[in-house]
Amino acid sequence: IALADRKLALWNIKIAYIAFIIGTLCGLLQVFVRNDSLELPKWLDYYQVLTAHGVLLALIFTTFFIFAFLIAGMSKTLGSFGPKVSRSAWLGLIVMTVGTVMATVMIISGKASVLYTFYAPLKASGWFYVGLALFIIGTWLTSFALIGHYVVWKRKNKGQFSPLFAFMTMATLLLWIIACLGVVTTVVFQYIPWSFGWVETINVELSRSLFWYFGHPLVYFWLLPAYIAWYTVLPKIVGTDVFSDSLARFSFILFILFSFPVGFHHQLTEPGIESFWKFLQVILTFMVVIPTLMTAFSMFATFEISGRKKGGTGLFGWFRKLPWKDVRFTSIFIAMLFFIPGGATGIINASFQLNELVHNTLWVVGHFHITVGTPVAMTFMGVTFWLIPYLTGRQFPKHMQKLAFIQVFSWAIGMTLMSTAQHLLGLLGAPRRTAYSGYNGHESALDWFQGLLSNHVTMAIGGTILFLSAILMVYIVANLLFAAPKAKKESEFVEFPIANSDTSHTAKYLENWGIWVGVALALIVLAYAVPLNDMIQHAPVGSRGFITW
Ligand code: HAS
Repeated sequence: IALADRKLALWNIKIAYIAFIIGTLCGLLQVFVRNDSLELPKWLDYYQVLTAHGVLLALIFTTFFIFAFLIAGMSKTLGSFGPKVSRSAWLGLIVMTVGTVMATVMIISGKASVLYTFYAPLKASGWFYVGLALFIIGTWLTSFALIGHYVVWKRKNKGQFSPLFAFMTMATLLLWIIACLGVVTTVVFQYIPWSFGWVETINVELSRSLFWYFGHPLVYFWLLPAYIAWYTVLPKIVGTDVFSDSLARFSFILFILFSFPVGFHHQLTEPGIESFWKFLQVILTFMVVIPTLMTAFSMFATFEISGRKKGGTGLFGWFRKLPWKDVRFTSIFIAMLFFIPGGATGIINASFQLNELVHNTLWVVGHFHITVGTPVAMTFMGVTFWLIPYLTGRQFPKHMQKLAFIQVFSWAIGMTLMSTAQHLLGLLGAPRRTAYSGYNGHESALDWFQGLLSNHVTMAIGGTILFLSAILMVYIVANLLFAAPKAKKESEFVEFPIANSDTSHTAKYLENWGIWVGVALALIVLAYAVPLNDMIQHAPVGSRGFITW
């Protein structure tokens, strides 16, 4: 791809990994505070560290990395960016960075300890919300740049299907833009006026509902780029084609339809929403599981076809033929394995009754560490190993590949220990988001969490291994960015692996965005119009909120 596009993607990756290392350090501090072996200095509050951890990893690392990957892939599959697209994407990067710096400064100065979910009644400095608003404007600039690039390609290639990577990028960006409407509405019309003191109170339930209208599709905004790698990159690495082009496209469309009308499954314990609407959204949540099951089916099929092509026989002979020594494959395969318990715990969370047991406990923290923290993060790591050398024109040296294996396995071990402990502690009643371990009349929670895996110490050991793995990851990233030898011979260049996808049986309507966005909007209106209207009509007096500094 063109040098200018490479630079753009590389800058996104660099910022992503700066956020990654600071964010993981904050995670390390937290597990030690929770196991009572670390007391933070007076100027550093537990919630400050927790907010930095969540914002930097879940919002900043993911978004910058996603854009790096999408920018590189769109340039690779549709051709180099024109000047307009390039300008808008650079501007997007700058505005996102300014927003990130503003929000981070507010968090570090202790004026925004409102956690990464930042909803009312917790109140941050108005500048934190301005930073967030800028961040989102930046993402829109980059998104519209990429959508523009797609539209130009479609005009030049009338009647043709866009390459699968570009199609999936469009679906991801549409999902992001529609999701942001909720958070932009609440930040601009509720949080900013309230936090700057222009209005005295805020309608808490409305603000939380608008947040979660955004908050759930947000998790699919993290997941879909990982799926792009699973569908388009992985088949090439294992030496075969995309299993089914139409299945792949259809699964992304289902995400556009069902990612939005489900936000209430985060608010099942909240008053102010009638049970009927909660129940409806629970049902729709089970619909959004379907495209993931389709993805799992498609991945198994891809692996089996590839293994059999390489001579694997019998029921499972193909399994041994998979390229286990290729870290680009192994990292993503382990990522997928984690999504089996990750998805199962998601289904438990979404079940109306079971949610009563797990809501607001450490269980939920366990759940998101084996969804965004492993399937998504480890897929991004697997992509990093080839994307950076591809963009820099450097090699991926053998000794770095060995280190990458150590990094991948240590991440998996650390996450297994930490998240298992989190799930079990949660079931035993350990609350999430607490600066202290004493709870329910007990001096210290450590008194009653004595099991080997239901222990804050296990969680801390897992967290420590994860931090060491994160340092190793950043070392590999720095090496691939600045130190690895430049590729000179053909065989030394690292490729951007993209598999063939046969569109001969793909239905044309799958690429008719008008239909799908229309159906998605109809579902949103169905699930949200009445309950949001109720919240506005029957708004309580409103909360003045809790200032967090
Ligand atoms: Fe979730 C809370 C429900 C998926 C992230 N979730 C969260 C939070 C985050 C998060 C960050 O209904 C916390 C928010 C906060 O701070 O309060 N989640 C679900 C459901 C799914 C789900 C139903 N979540 C995700 C993904 C995330 C993510 C993906 C990040 C990327 N989640 C909830 C609910 C809550 C929640 C409630 C609120 C809880 C509360 O009370 O607060 C589904 O999308 C899951 C579907 C997935 C599957 C798994 C299928 C298996 C696959 C394996 C493929 C493997 C292969 C290889 C092919 C059904 C795909 C295998 C090879 C072999 C050899 C075996």
